[in-house]
Amino acid sequence: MAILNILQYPDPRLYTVAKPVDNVDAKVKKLIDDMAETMYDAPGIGLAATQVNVHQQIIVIDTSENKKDLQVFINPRINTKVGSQDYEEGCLSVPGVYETVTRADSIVVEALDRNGKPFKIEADGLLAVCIQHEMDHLLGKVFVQYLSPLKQNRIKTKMQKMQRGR
Ligand code: QAP
Ligand code: CO
Repeated sequence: MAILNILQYPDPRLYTVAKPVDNVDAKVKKLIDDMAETMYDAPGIGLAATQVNVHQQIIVIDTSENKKDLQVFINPRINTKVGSQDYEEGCLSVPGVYETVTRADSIVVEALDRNGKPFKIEADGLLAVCIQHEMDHLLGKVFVQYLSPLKQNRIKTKMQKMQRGR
Protein backbone atom coordinates (compact mmCIF):
# COMPACT_ATOMS: atom_id res chain seq x y z
CA MET A 1 0.00 0.00 0.00
CA ALA A 2 1.04 3.59 -0.36
CA ILE A 3 0.27 7.07 0.93
CA LEU A 4 -0.81 9.22 -2.00
CA ASN A 5 -0.24 12.95 -2.48
CA ILE A 6 -3.39 15.00 -1.76
CA LEU A 7 -3.98 17.99 -4.07
CA GLN A 8 -4.25 21.27 -2.17
CA TYR A 9 -6.89 23.91 -2.95
CA PRO A 10 -6.88 25.95 -5.21
CA ASP A 11 -5.04 23.41 -7.40
CA PRO A 12 -6.94 23.56 -10.75
CA ARG A 13 -6.85 19.75 -11.03
CA LEU A 14 -9.47 19.69 -8.22
CA TYR A 15 -11.93 21.12 -10.79
CA THR A 16 -11.69 18.03 -13.04
CA VAL A 17 -14.91 16.04 -13.56
CA ALA A 18 -14.36 12.30 -12.84
CA LYS A 19 -15.37 9.56 -15.29
CA PRO A 20 -17.31 6.43 -14.27
CA VAL A 21 -15.29 3.28 -13.56
CA ASP A 22 -16.15 0.68 -16.22
CA ASN A 23 -14.36 -2.27 -14.69
CA VAL A 24 -13.58 -2.84 -10.99
CA ASP A 25 -10.25 -4.55 -11.69
CA ALA A 26 -7.07 -5.09 -9.66
CA LYS A 27 -5.83 -1.59 -10.52
CA VAL A 28 -9.01 0.01 -9.12
CA LYS A 29 -8.77 -2.18 -5.97
CA LYS A 30 -5.16 -1.10 -5.41
CA LEU A 31 -6.19 2.55 -5.81
CA ILE A 32 -8.99 2.03 -3.24
CA ASP A 33 -6.53 0.47 -0.76
CA ASP A 34 -4.07 3.34 -1.25
CA MET A 35 -6.87 5.92 -0.89
CA ALA A 36 -8.02 4.27 2.36
CA GLU A 37 -4.46 4.24 3.73
CA THR A 38 -4.03 7.90 2.73
CA MET A 39 -7.33 8.87 4.42
CA TYR A 40 -6.53 7.02 7.69
CA ASP A 41 -2.99 8.42 7.74
CA ALA A 42 -4.15 12.06 7.31
CA PRO A 43 -6.37 11.42 9.35
CA GLY A 44 -9.66 12.13 7.61
CA ILE A 45 -13.18 10.70 7.34
CA GLY A 46 -13.54 10.87 3.55
CA LEU A 47 -11.47 11.06 0.39
CA ALA A 48 -12.40 11.23 -3.30
CA ALA A 49 -10.12 9.96 -6.11
CA THR A 50 -10.12 13.51 -7.54
CA GLN A 51 -8.13 14.64 -4.47
CA VAL A 52 -5.30 12.22 -5.33
CA ASN A 53 -5.42 13.33 -8.99
CA VAL A 54 -7.21 10.24 -10.31
CA HIS A 55 -10.29 11.34 -12.21
CA GLN A 56 -12.49 8.28 -11.75
CA GLN A 57 -15.69 8.05 -9.69
CA ILE A 58 -14.31 6.46 -6.50
CA ILE A 59 -14.86 7.53 -2.86
CA VAL A 60 -13.67 6.10 0.46
CA ILE A 61 -15.37 7.06 3.75
CA ASP A 62 -15.04 6.04 7.39
CA THR A 63 -17.14 8.06 9.81
CA SER A 64 -17.00 5.40 12.56
CA GLU A 65 -15.49 6.01 16.02
CA ASN A 66 -13.02 3.12 15.90
CA LYS A 67 -12.00 3.67 12.25
CA LYS A 68 -12.80 0.08 11.32
CA ASP A 69 -15.78 0.68 9.05
CA LEU A 70 -14.44 1.57 5.61
CA GLN A 71 -17.14 2.36 3.06
CA VAL A 72 -16.30 2.36 -0.64
CA PHE A 73 -18.51 3.99 -3.28
CA ILE A 74 -17.75 3.44 -6.97
CA ASN A 75 -19.92 5.34 -9.53
CA PRO A 76 -22.21 6.68 -6.76
CA ARG A 77 -25.64 8.12 -7.65
CA ILE A 78 -28.01 9.88 -5.25
CA ASN A 79 -31.62 8.81 -5.89
CA THR A 80 -33.37 10.69 -3.13
CA LYS A 81 -32.58 13.79 -1.09
CA VAL A 82 -34.76 14.79 1.87
CA GLY A 83 -34.65 17.81 4.18
CA SER A 84 -31.65 19.97 4.93
CA GLN A 85 -28.93 20.19 7.58
CA ASP A 86 -26.09 22.62 8.33
CA TYR A 87 -22.73 21.06 9.12
CA GLU A 88 -19.31 22.59 9.72
CA GLU A 89 -17.22 20.86 7.06
CA GLY A 90 -13.50 20.51 6.51
CA CYS A 91 -11.51 18.94 3.69
CA LEU A 92 -8.11 17.27 3.37
CA SER A 93 -7.51 19.47 0.31
CA VAL A 94 -8.21 22.64 2.33
CA PRO A 95 -6.41 22.02 5.66
CA GLY A 96 -7.25 24.30 8.58
CA VAL A 97 -10.47 25.64 7.03
CA TYR A 98 -13.86 24.72 8.53
CA GLU A 99 -17.05 26.34 7.28
CA THR A 100 -20.76 25.60 7.54
CA VAL A 101 -22.46 24.19 4.45
CA THR A 102 -26.16 23.34 3.98
CA ARG A 103 -26.88 19.96 2.39
CA ALA A 104 -29.64 17.34 2.26
CA ASP A 105 -30.38 15.74 5.63
CA SER A 106 -31.11 12.24 4.39
CA ILE A 107 -30.14 10.62 1.08
CA VAL A 108 -30.47 7.31 -0.74
CA VAL A 109 -27.30 6.34 -2.64
CA GLU A 110 -26.65 3.60 -5.16
CA ALA A 111 -23.08 2.59 -5.96
CA LEU A 112 -20.74 -0.35 -6.56
CA ASP A 113 -18.69 -1.76 -3.68
CA ARG A 114 -14.99 -2.76 -3.70
CA ASN A 115 -15.95 -6.00 -5.48
CA GLY A 116 -17.98 -4.24 -8.17
CA LYS A 117 -21.25 -5.38 -6.62
CA PRO A 118 -24.17 -2.90 -6.68
CA PHE A 119 -25.62 -1.78 -3.33
CA LYS A 120 -28.04 0.84 -2.08
CA ILE A 121 -27.99 2.61 1.30
CA GLU A 122 -29.93 5.28 3.10
CA ALA A 123 -27.68 7.74 4.95
CA ASP A 124 -28.32 10.65 7.26
CA GLY A 125 -26.37 12.89 9.63
CA LEU A 126 -22.59 13.01 9.20
CA LEU A 127 -22.47 10.11 6.72
CA ALA A 128 -24.96 11.89 4.42
CA VAL A 129 -22.89 15.09 4.61
CA CYS A 130 -19.70 13.18 3.88
CA ILE A 131 -21.12 11.33 0.85
CA GLN A 132 -22.43 14.60 -0.63
CA HIS A 133 -19.09 16.38 0.04
CA GLU A 134 -17.09 13.59 -1.63
CA MET A 135 -19.51 13.31 -4.58
CA ASP A 136 -18.99 17.04 -5.17
CA HIS A 137 -15.24 16.36 -5.54
CA LEU A 138 -16.06 13.87 -8.34
CA LEU A 139 -17.93 16.72 -10.07
CA GLY A 140 -14.90 19.00 -9.70
CA LYS A 141 -16.42 20.94 -6.83
CA VAL A 142 -14.76 21.88 -3.51
CA PHE A 143 -16.92 22.81 -0.45
CA VAL A 144 -15.52 26.37 -0.31
CA GLN A 145 -17.37 27.03 -3.61
CA TYR A 146 -20.59 27.20 -1.53
CA LEU A 147 -19.18 30.22 0.36
CA SER A 148 -19.30 33.89 -0.63
CA PRO A 149 -16.74 35.07 -3.23
CA LEU A 150 -15.11 37.17 -0.46
CA LYS A 151 -14.62 34.13 1.78
CA GLN A 152 -13.37 32.07 -1.18
CA ASN A 153 -10.74 34.70 -1.97
CA ARG A 154 -9.61 34.88 1.66
CA ILE A 155 -9.26 31.07 1.78
CA LYS A 156 -7.34 31.05 -1.55
CA THR A 157 -4.89 33.65 -0.23
CA LYS A 158 -4.45 31.74 3.06
CA MET A 159 -3.80 28.46 1.22
CA GLN A 160 -1.33 30.02 -1.23
CA LYS A 161 0.61 31.58 1.67
CA MET A 162 0.66 28.24 3.51
CA GLN A 163 1.86 26.45 0.38
CA ARG A 164 4.70 28.98 0.03
CA GLY A 165 5.54 28.28 3.66
CA ARG A 166 4.74 31.59 5.38
C1 QAP B 1 -15.12 15.65 4.37
O1 QAP B 1 -13.04 15.77 5.43
C2 QAP B 1 -16.09 16.05 5.47
O2 QAP B 1 -8.63 20.83 7.87
C3 QAP B 1 -13.93 14.86 4.85
O3 QAP B 1 -6.32 20.14 9.03
C4 QAP B 1 -15.69 16.85 6.53
O4 QAP B 1 -11.75 14.19 6.31
C5 QAP B 1 -17.36 15.63 5.41
C6 QAP B 1 -9.05 17.22 7.83
C7 QAP B 1 -16.59 17.19 7.52
C8 QAP B 1 -18.25 15.96 6.41
C9 QAP B 1 -17.87 16.74 7.46
C10 QAP B 1 -9.28 18.56 7.64
C11 QAP B 1 -7.84 16.86 8.43
C12 QAP B 1 -9.98 16.18 7.39
C13 QAP B 1 -8.38 19.52 8.06
C14 QAP B 1 -11.96 15.36 6.14
C15 QAP B 1 -7.19 19.15 8.66
C16 QAP B 1 -6.91 17.81 8.84
C17 QAP B 1 -11.08 16.42 6.65
CO1 CO C 1 -13.02 17.28 0.58
